[in-house]
Amino acid sequence: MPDDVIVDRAGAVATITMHRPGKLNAFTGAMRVDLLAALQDAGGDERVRAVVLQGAGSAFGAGQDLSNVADGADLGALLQSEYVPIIRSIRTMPKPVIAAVRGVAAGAAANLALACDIVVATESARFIQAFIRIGLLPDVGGTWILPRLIGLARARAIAMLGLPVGGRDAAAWGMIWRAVPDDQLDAEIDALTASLVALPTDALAAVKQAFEMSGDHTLDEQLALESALQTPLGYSDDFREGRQAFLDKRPPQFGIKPNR
Ligand code: LHQ
Repeated sequence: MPDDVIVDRAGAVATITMHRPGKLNAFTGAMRVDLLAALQDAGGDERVRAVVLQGAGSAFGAGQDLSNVADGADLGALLQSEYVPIIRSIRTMPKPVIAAVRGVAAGAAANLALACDIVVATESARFIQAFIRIGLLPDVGGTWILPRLIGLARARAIAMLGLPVGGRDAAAWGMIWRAVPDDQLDAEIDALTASLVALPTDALAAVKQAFEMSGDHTLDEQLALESALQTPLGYSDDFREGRQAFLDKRPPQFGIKPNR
């Protein structure tokens, strides 16, 4: 895989780094292909139990490389063929994907980060729905995820104005999980991934699947889905261990099993 996307696996954690630091990790076509391949590999690798997505250097990402797409091109077709599969890959892999955001996350990169299961940013990070500044609307799922995360009032304003949202505001608004001091992002991600890889594999996948489907469901449909997902978990070794550990007043030791 070329250097524009770097994958590092340490134990059960795969870290995927978008790597064009001189251009704030702006997306080229090759980079999109490599990012999708890296996500699919991590998703299908049973040794990997958590995935971290980050940018190299001072930024998470600046979105589409604007020197790499012509005006007059069919942007919708480009989105469908190259960006949508990346978002689908993150949303459908049965394991948590964590975005580690330092510096700017603009355009497609902002909404790529927000597609991840848990987003941690530095306090000085900036999320920018930059699209309006170049005559476009938020894509890569932005108009779907933003109102769900922060409500329509804030979503409309930041999409229409293209104003940056700092890490602290993003956390206070519920756009992301947490903002941490700039020098603590790596430690925070390490602690988060250490927690996640020790948690029960199948239950994590079920949590992800249940939230994934909740957007289109009525309460009754979601109650039925939760019941359907809880039945196999109830027969699992992990539940047996979790319940027994609680009763024994000891920490649980969940079995490490293939995660796919
Ligand atoms: C860049 C970029 C960039 C090229 C910084 N391209 N070089 C996808 C495709 C299909 C359909 C339509 O939708 C999409 C989704 C999208 O992502 S559209 C939105 C695309 N992104 C943007 O509009 C953001 C453009 N960038 C900026 O507004 C600023 O660069 C931000 C606010 C991200 C950062 O500002 P600064 O911190 O002041 O950095 P800078 O502007 O000085 O950038 C550093 C370098 O990176 C610079 O290169 P240079 O050679 O002059 O040092 C920039 O030209 C380059 N760069 N973003 N998207």
